[in-house]
Amino acid sequence: MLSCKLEQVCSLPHSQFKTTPFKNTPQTMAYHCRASHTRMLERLEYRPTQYNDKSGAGVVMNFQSMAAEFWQKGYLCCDNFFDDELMDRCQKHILDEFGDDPDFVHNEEFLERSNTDVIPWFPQRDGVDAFDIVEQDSRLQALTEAILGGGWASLYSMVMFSKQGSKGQSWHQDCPPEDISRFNLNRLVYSMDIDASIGGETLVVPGSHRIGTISAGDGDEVLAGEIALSPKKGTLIMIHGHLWHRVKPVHGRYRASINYRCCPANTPTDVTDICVYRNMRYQFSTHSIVEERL
Ligand SMILES: O=C(O)CCC(=O)C(=O)O
Ligand SMILES: [Fe+2]
Repeated sequence: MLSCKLEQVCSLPHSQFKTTPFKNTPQTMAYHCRASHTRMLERLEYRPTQYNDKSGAGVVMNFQSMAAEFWQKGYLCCDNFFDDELMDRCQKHILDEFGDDPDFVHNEEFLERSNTDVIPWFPQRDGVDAFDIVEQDSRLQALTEAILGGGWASLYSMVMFSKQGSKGQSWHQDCPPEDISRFNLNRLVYSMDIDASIGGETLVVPGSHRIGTISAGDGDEVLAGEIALSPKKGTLIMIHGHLWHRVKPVHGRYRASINYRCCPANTPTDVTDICVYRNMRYQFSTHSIVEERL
């Protein structure tokens, strides 16, 4: 009898499984748990990929164990994933785009209620190809596939820029967690170092992608189990859309991250239309609060 490979990381019952050959890659099989919690890919044969980090030391990436770590914690942090030269190009484009004093594009009610002090830019819509190169990285694709299984789809790439004094982002879930099979995956790429000296660290509550809706309360409260991630230039962070996460206030001149959002097969493209905050649910397409939580 088959057993769920995810038993240690999935809190849901796992009594029925089906195995299906994974499209286009006959060596792999996808295991689906009854609750289709994860659509996880268990690679029966996987090939480690060798790449050089900044120090020149070879680092072997085991996509299978990275995916398992992701599913256990709801996030994954990989330093030195992208090289400095590419990151410097991206950073230059970002600074050229935003200059020193960019304007906010969100409406005022959203800014006030969500405490989301970031300015988005969609570089691929402007044809800036440095940002395509990151997305087309074969290792990033293989890791994404190990996490989401076949048929996953890119949503869009978005640069998020915060200037000095920004409050960062309140605790949130990128999409409603009620349907556990319906979620986005954030693939965040950092083209600059982010640490306590400039602020803007990314806070996460490990494992919270399996808990459900974030509790109601203050957007910047200290939550039990929270940890701070301090990505460096070239770091890749993957975040499950149901994970409780926030961004701390920015004291340095600016903070930027590049987000390549994607989702599993058969997920509606508007999966991130409603974001869950501790004080409300906000719908971006209608610019409206769809639920007050406080
Ligand atoms: O910029 C970050 O580190 C996190 C951004 C975030 O929460 C998001 O894009 O949904
Ligand atoms: Fe988020």
